[in-house]
Amino acid sequence: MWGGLEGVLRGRREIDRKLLDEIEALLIGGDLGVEATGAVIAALQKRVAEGHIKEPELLLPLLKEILKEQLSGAEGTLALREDGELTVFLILGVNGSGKTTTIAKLAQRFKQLGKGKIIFAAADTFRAAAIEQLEVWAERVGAELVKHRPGADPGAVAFDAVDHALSSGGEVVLIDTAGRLQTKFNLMEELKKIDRVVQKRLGRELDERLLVLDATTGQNAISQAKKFNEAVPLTGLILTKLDSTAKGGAVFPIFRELGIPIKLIGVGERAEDLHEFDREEFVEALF
Ligand SMILES: Nc1nc2c(ncn2[C@@H]2O[C@H](COP(=O)(O)OP(=O)(O)OP(=O)(O)O)[C@@H](O)[C@H]2O)c(=O)[nH]1
Ligand SMILES: [Mg+2]
Repeated sequence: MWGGLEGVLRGRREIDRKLLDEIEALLIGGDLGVEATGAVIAALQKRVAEGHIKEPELLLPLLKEILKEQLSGAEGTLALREDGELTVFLILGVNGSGKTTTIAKLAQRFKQLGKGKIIFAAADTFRAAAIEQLEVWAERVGAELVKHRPGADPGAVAFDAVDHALSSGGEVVLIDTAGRLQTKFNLMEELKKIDRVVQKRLGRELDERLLVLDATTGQNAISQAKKFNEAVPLTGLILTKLDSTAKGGAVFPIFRELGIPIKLIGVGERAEDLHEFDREEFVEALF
């Protein structure tokens, strides 16, 4: 989709309405949605007019520049507390978006930063084998696991994990949650409950509520971000599977509408495959 732009520009003699329409169609196809696309095209037209630009091939660098500007402020860093203090992260998302893998990646990163005890809360008590999956990761990256039986109350698991961390000098708690569709009312209510219960034990807000978005999802990611953000105010996004797709255009409308920063990106299945989000690199990679 994004790579198609060069093809659209090749062999063109002038910048006319037809060419702009084709670029517009490409951006919409690239998951920018109508509004963000409109803003980008308007900015492009303005710059073409102001700069008296005539050559179509100059549109590509201009477009990249505008897209990078659209993500100005979208780069975020994780709210990690001082060493010796407890940081608590709640990890959310639809089924299969990469939540559990991302928890392992985060733990790996925190270990490298010199964090002490890291605790995983196996609050996905719903999907068969979810607890075992997290257990395998915990062993691999050197984290402790707090778990209950399958089917147990996820809020109780999260509570116990935070309780354990507070009483044993844990420095990071990562709460894994079951995948859920953003349209399922009861499941979204359950998230609110987990969040409330943890806050109660902690005596304050959680440090991060991170939504894990599969970059290959496209436009649906916008609805996911909105609905999850309504249930528990999100502090950041993690965009996964960017290794397997040139998609990810949905971050433009998401950031435009919700202003939620993108804290990290996932680029593979291994614990090391987590990177900072860099808007310049991201836009370059889209093309
Ligand atoms: N290529 C690639 N695969 C990923 C990435 N992140 C996760 N995966 C894969 O996506 C699949 C689902 O990952 P999980 O971490 O189990 O996802 P989840 O959100 O916990 O899934 P549920 O708990 O079932 O909702 C696994 O096969 C992961 O290896 C990534 O950044 N790149
Ligand atoms: Mg999972």
